[in-house]
Amino acid sequence: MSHKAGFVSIIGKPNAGKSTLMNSLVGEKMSIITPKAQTTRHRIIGIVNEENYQIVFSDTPGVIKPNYSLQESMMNFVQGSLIDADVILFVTDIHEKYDENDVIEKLRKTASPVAVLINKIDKSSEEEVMSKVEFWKEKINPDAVFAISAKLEYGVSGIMEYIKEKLPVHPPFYAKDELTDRNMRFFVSEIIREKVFKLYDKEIPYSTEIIVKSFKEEAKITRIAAEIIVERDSQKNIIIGKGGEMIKKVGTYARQDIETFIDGKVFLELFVKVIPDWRSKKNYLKQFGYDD
Ligand code: GDP
Ligand code: K
Ligand code: MG
Repeated sequence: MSHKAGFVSIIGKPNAGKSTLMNSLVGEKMSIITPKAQTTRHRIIGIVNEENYQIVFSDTPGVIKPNYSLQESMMNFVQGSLIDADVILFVTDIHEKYDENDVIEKLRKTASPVAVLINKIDKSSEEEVMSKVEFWKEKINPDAVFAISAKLEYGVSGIMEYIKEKLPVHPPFYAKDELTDRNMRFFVSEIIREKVFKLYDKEIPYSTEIIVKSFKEEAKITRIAAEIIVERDSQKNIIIGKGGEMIKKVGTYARQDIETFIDGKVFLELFVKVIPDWRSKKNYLKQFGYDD
């Protein structure tokens, strides 16, 4: 039997549920999920391997109008993922406001099949679902429309069937035992970043970057040291909290998740470092991996 393989891009507005969907399609927690917009900064791939097919999913940052360099770089990931996709999954929250943007325009014109996934239908009526299906058919004339709940995994297997049908016949692009192109350090930094997003408010999460400085696997324990980068001294104080209480929480929650992820004991050390305005400086963005 012939082997199928291809690339599937998951795109949509912030908080539409892209990362939740990606994780349920891939069946692993690859992409961090939080209620805050712009949690996902990089393009993250997750690979599903079966005997006769390989699906390479990429989760992308939400579509926004860039107003600082980091956001500009995030949008380049989105554009890139539209170009090389065999299938595009456009995720939309059933209750989100519609606005015309470049991505909608590209979805109309692209040669790749586009499936509109109307998400979060667990929070809406049947009439709403029906009218949104019609709305999206009219707006972008997609190849298919699905009404789903990524969180409850409702409708997800139907999407898998659809993708398998659309995949071109092709040998695998990655080794068949690979799950992602990201290394352990990347997942560790993402887990720490997820805790920062959950524990702090306002601009703090958006001003933060995590750098894993060392990752040493010993016989009985993995020793990890990471830096939390912020833009100002005042933010450093907030990250640390009174008597170090807040950063201790970040460390404890992150360590627990990392232990589950790597299935072993972890010693995690966190440091806070101020790099003024790192988000607007090209050299730091490059160093932090936002240049591809
Ligand atoms: P992304 O920004 O598009 O990647 O969205 P996330 O996957 O991070 O999800 C944003 C928020 O929406 C999180 O709080 C999710 O738990 C929530 N969410 C995602 N899918 C669903 C769904 O099907 N139903 C409901 N009620 N909430 C969802
Ligand atoms: K989010
Ligand atoms: Mg996301």
